[in-house]
Amino acid sequence: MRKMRTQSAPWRAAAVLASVLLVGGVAACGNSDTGGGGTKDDGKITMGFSQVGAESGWRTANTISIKEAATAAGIELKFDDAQQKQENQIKAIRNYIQQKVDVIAFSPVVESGWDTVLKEAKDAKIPVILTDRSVDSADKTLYKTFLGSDFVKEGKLAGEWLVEQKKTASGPVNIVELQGSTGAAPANDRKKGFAEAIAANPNLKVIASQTGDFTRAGGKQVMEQFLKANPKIDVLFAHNDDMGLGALEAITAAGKVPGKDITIITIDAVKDGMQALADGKFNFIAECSPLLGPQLMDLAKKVKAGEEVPARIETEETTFTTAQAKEALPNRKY
Ligand code: GYE
Repeated sequence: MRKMRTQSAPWRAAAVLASVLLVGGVAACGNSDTGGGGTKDDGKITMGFSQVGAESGWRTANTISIKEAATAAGIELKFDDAQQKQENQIKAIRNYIQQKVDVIAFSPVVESGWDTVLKEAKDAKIPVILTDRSVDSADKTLYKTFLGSDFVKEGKLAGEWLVEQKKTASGPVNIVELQGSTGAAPANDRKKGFAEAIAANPNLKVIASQTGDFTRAGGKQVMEQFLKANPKIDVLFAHNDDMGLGALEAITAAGKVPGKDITIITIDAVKDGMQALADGKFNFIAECSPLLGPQLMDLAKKVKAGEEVPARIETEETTFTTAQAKEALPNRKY
């Protein structure tokens, strides 16, 4: 289930203005551009998609969702895996501009540094849809919409659960944090939301926080360092399941029992994470849905047709305890 947020007044005004200009342009010059600004007019939509990489179970599920949805919608998909590098994404976007695709969609690996290439797409009249992660560009006309989760909220939900669990703690509760990729929106925002929530109890302290790059290997390696440097770790907050899963190995190797000696909270709720939660190795997961494909294809059709779309479309999500994971697991698709 998704919820739509209505767009802000300035955006609506800009969209109306843009369509007026577009219609005017077509009438005046006999230009054959379609409403979405695409440069071909063969009725078929071509989407250029730049994916972050293949760093996690979430990402794999997201890629499958996008590919399947494109096929189902009859959209021709050009797909590029940027291997977690911004320079590769910029290169892919420039290629898509050159190939005159109808729509460009991408999940920006980091938040900053997109203005130049987004401006190039805008100048080429190719609409851009941000999916999963957003950018920090001040100029909101550089993209049509952003479809994805509220990462601050996910961090908050994780922190609020911990505050409730530890409300009777009389002494310090030592937390270590495995951050997502440096500079990525979900890493910045989940950290922020979690910190805001745990501020409610001064006993809750993040004693170490480092990036594990959203991967299992990263989670394992950084958790090993955390365990070596800190004799008393009560809680692990990992920005995704994969880092939490990697950390399990480090915790077990250190002779501790995950889920008991160390409370583990993660984000995503992919199958392996949900299994760890059902087994009592994780204690709580805030969900982040990767199944963005169908909505993305709908949006592509709308922007290509020159229809107005909301500036922000937020994914609706839930949270899971061990009991809830046991119940949900048999029907979990990813
Ligand atoms: O949580 C993580 C992935 O951007 C929401 O990226 C996504 C995050 C997801 O690598 O597992």
